[in-house]
Amino acid sequence: MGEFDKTAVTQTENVSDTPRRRGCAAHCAKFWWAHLITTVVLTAIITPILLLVAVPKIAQAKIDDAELILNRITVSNAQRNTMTMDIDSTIKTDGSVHANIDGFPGVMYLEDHPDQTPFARIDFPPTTAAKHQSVQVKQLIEIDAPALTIFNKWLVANESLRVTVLGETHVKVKGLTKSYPVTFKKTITMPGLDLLHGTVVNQTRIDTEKDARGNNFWGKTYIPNRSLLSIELGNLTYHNYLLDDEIGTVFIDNVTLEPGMNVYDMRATIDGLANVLGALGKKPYCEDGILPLKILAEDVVNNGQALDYYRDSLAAHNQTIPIDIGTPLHKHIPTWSLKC
Ligand SMILES: *[C@@H]1O[C@H](CO)[C@@H](O)[C@H](O)[C@H]1NC(C)=O
Ligand SMILES: *[C@@H]1O[C@H](CO)[C@@H](O)[C@H](O)[C@H]1NC(C)=O
Ligand SMILES: *[C@@H]1O[C@H](CO)[C@@H](O)[C@H](O)[C@H]1NC(C)=O
Ligand SMILES: *[C@@H]1O[C@H](CO)[C@@H](O)[C@H](O)[C@H]1NC(C)=O
Ligand SMILES: *[C@@H]1O[C@H](CO)[C@@H](O)[C@H](O)[C@H]1NC(C)=O
Ligand SMILES: CC(=O)N[C@H]1CO[C@H](CO)[C@@H](O)[C@@H]1O
Repeated sequence: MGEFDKTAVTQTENVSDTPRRRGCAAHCAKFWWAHLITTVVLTAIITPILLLVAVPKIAQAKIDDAELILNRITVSNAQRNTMTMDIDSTIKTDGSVHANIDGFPGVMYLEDHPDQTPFARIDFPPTTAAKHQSVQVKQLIEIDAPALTIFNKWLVANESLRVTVLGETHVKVKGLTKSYPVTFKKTITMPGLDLLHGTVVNQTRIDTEKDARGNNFWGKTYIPNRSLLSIELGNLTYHNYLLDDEIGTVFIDNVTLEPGMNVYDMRATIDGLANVLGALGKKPYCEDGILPLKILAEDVVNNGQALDYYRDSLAAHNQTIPIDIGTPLHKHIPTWSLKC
């Protein structure tokens, strides 16, 4: 009884399973071709979806995760309509995907300007997705003067500015035959010139007689460049103001602003010597002989061409430079000295 019961119980326990397994075996054996077709069809559908959706998504994600670092931008040979732009950059990725990225035409624009009009169009070279990749671009670019002027104004005035590089390209992942379209879009925060804060003029010399070029004031100017740009400006001419009165013109020749401290000879034609002497007789200037001279760009000329896109950006703000005038004046006219 006991044994019989055990078998019965076992059989009962298996009741729910056995017929289904048997049924499947029968069904699968009978309809194996249907399952094969389903599998093949699913694979045929899923694989392209994987390649069409997943791979481009991964490729785009990898492009989005990559970091673009601008090491240096050198602008030279500036003409009215063209300039040479030399970009030294690094692209950093995690190096996990082996892929080739096609070269592409890209634009650069100010991220925070409402228009976002490109100020430069650059052909970026083909790259790989290697971990550390140096990307050098040197090319002659056509100038869009209004957009370049706005960029220059921001570059001159702002402590920092955000520049976006945007382009459409293709990525070919190693092992796959097809290339996939991706968008290359990177926004970089770069230091601006911050109104050339910290410019110093010293080693000054004054003459009451003008020389052959009409100059009667000379000095050395130290111009800090906080940005990553090296810009060939050319010959600079500035209006020179003392306490709201225009007193003369300042000239600085052959200027190329490099990152770091820039030292140039400067010369000036001061017509308002009476204003200078007058100010030096008043407090607080009579105490140390230092006058707050203001300059505002009048012209930027490079190899005979007036470059208004530089002039306008340097003419957007006055720059005040405290200059010791008392010392060189006393040197030139020993009978004159500071008196309060
Ligand atoms: C940069 O400077 C420009 C012009 O001086 C100003 O209008 C703009 O708001 C500044 N932008 C930023 C992001 O500082
Ligand atoms: C002139 O100013 C620069 C910048 O501040 C400084 O490095 C240099 O020593 C000064 N020269 C003289 C003679 O004072
Ligand atoms: C620069 O300063 C002069 C003299 O104070 C003034 O007349 C002129 O309007 C100022 N220019 C700008 C752009 O601020
Ligand atoms: C500027 O460059 C020209 C041409 O190369 C040269 O003749 C001139 O002496 C330079 N001026 C200064 C101040 O360096
Ligand atoms: C600046 O002016 C000097 C003399 O006028 C000239 O020899 C020189 O070529 C000019 N420099 C540039 C960069 O145009
Ligand atoms: C990138 C670079 O060299 N920046 C320099 C610009 O000029 C200032 C002032 O001389 C330096 O402090 C920065 O290091």
